[in-house]
Amino acid sequence: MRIFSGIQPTGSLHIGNYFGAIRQWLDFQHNNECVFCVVDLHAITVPYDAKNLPNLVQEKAIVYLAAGLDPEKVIILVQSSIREHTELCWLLNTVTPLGELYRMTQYKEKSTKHKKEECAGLLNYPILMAADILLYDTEIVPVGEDQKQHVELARDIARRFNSKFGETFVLPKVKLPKEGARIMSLTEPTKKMSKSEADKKSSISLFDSPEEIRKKIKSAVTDTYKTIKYDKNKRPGVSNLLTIYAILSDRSIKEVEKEMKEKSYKVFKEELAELLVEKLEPFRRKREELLSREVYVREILKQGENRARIIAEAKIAEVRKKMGLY
Ligand code: AQP
Repeated sequence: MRIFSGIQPTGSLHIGNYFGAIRQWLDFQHNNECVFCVVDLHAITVPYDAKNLPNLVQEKAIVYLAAGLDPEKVIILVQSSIREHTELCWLLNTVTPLGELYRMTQYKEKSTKHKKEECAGLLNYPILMAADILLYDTEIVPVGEDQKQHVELARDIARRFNSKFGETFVLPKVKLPKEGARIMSLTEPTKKMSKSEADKKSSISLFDSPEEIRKKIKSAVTDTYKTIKYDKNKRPGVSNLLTIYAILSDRSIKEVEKEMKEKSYKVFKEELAELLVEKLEPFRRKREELLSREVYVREILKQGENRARIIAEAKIAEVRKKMGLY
């Protein structure tokens, strides 16, 4: 199957991005044709630092490799290096109803957050995402829960295009992980963990030091109950921590809940922090190693670009023809 997914170079990747997206990618890479993208064109739809963007892009590629993606098996590329993404985005603009864009949850949240600087690109973001997916005849899109709505829109756009211009696009399906599709903020557990959140205590970055991890988990918001129990609605903070613990220890939430039942919050948090320190250690190590291999990382991105271009050029030629472009 053809698999496509991407991450924006907007900040430091956190465990939510890892559990929601990257962990799924690792499973898919063995028996499928995978395209994993650093989606820089999406990152420029909100205020950003142009000088630092290349560094953030390079850093995301390093995370992909540090997490275990094998560049021999998968295509790793930077979105803006393939112009067909933007061309297809424009073409799909013409078959996307405006009303669909206004009802997207992420648009509503981000346009409120960036009210003063809101640009048309923020509204059109899901069309670019549809272009990313449809350009590669993607069948499966492994993402976290927040992106489900966008993948469903991409499917609708493909369906609409096919019925108007003839069978052209594969209809993509969303794939969410069983656990960890929505990891919550440590400081406001009713909100999702987000890499552009100003309060750094709200998330655990994949490259946080052991000290940072311990401090953040210690200050994570829980509740005033005496026992540790999973209840997503009434007790979002502790439920989030139990979810993180369960994923990292490869056990069910029920099992972890049972084990922690008699323990205090203090002890539970200490054990969780140590588990995070242990499990994230390979990321830190691999990252250090890759930071000194800039040329190697660049080569991988170039290689990915060359492989992706073959697919993208053929697809865009087909789309142009179907749409009657001269
Ligand atoms: N909290 C989360 N839990 C599970 N999965 C998550 N993802 C994001 N946050 C969580 C998944 O990570 C992938 C990459 O996300 P993105 O870069 O496209 O941006 P996003 O979805 O908007 O994520 P962030 O971290 O909140 O970034 P900013 O702050 O820049 O907007 C996606 O598969 C996403 O579902």
